[in-house]
Amino acid sequence: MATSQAPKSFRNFIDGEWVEPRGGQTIENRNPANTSDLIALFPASAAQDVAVAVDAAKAAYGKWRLTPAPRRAEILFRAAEILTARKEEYAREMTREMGKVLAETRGDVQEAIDMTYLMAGEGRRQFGQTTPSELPNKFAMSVRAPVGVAGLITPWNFPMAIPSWKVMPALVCGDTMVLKPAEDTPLSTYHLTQVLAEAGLPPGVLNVVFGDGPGAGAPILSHPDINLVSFTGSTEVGRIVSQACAPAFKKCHLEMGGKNIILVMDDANLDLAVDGAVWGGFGTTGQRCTAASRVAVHKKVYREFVEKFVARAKALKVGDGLDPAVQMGPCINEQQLQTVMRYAELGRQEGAKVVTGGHRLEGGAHARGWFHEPTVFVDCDPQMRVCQEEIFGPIVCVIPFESFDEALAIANGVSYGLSAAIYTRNVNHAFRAQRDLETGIVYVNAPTIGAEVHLPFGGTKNTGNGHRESGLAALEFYSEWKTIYVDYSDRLQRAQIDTA
Ligand code: UN1
Repeated sequence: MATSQAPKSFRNFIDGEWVEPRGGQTIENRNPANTSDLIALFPASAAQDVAVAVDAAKAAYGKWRLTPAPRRAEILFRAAEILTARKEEYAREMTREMGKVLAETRGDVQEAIDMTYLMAGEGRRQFGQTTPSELPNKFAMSVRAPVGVAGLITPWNFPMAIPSWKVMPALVCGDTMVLKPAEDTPLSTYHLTQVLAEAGLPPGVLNVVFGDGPGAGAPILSHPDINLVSFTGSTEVGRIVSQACAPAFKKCHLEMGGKNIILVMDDANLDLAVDGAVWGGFGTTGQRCTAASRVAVHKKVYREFVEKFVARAKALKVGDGLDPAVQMGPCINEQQLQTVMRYAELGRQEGAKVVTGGHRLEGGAHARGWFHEPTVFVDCDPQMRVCQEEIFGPIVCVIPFESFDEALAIANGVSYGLSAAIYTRNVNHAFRAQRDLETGIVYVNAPTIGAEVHLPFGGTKNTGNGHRESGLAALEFYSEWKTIYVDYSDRLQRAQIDTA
């Protein structure tokens, strides 16, 4: 795509129209693999833009709430069809704005397609309960009801998948919404919005305000007409979101950091474990909340594993994700690269051994992007900060262990609880691991990444606040239970009292 012409300028989507932000401020969307490639300008929205968007969502709610769920779902079905047709185009544009390799951005769009079809199906499956009443001539049931206006704040690492995790269940449940995508990857949200509009979504049901957290995110959290908030991002910001939601008791879903681990037992298929560790650690440049940033390996196979793993990490080709030979893209922006560089330095100071990587990549094909070498620290102590804190970059810490119990203690000895994996052929270890790993997601003989949309996604401890998204679990967040009793006895019957 040409880069020298005047940049395209995008607008917010409010009440079915593309509108300029009131303040006229913009944020640049640049290619992290080549920062001279200015993709477009997006609005830097502020409280006044959010207010108009919330008003539109509130006004649309009355009608959307009463639109039968199967009808709502048909719009989703059409959207999934359009997304499928445009998968390749959207994947390419996503690689350009986000940096991850094309195979992965195809996967990201596919995940949005999968979620959209899944929720399209849920339009006819919003099952409640019917149950006998404890009293005669009385009927009892529960139904799902929408919650109201949702505020959705999404990250840059899954620019279309994660917005779809929030938007699609909210839509099928009958909520209306204001979505604020990450300022680094607005184009993919623009595409998703465009698709939903083309599929026939009524004006005001989905409103999109582009901008950064303080400018456009914070006003969503504090707006009195926002009833529920779903946020994916760092634990640090999640705490702010949680506190902002608390005074008005907004329903609040938080999906935050991770410090995920792969355990490699001495009976593991070692080549498979190496494949998993490379994909789990360096896929998406380590920029997944599910990234395997720790690998703990049994001492009996430690040397062999490290040798194979390091050779693979060293051989990874880093560059522009649109180049088919490239296996790992850049960090999303300068700040993220700086964070990775700081942790690379910190690990050295803490006494972890760098066996490959450790530096920013500069010059040649890397001159204009935010590239960092795939980096492996070995012989790590699980208490080191590099083994405890989320890095969100291409750094993997390898930790030796001597027993299964020690491995479990290392796995659980962090403040996060998103995803964990074990490579073993021992069925007892596999089952004990699934029971005792304190994470929301456990993999056996597969890496820590790769969740599928029809199952719950989320974590424990500082990763989440008890909710799950994705799968049918998402319906729990985007709807509320309403319990209905119908007494057709024609007399007063008192529950718990008129029992005779
Ligand atoms: C994330 O890790 O930030 O499970 C989301 C996966 C993807 C989604 C990951 N389906 O790896």
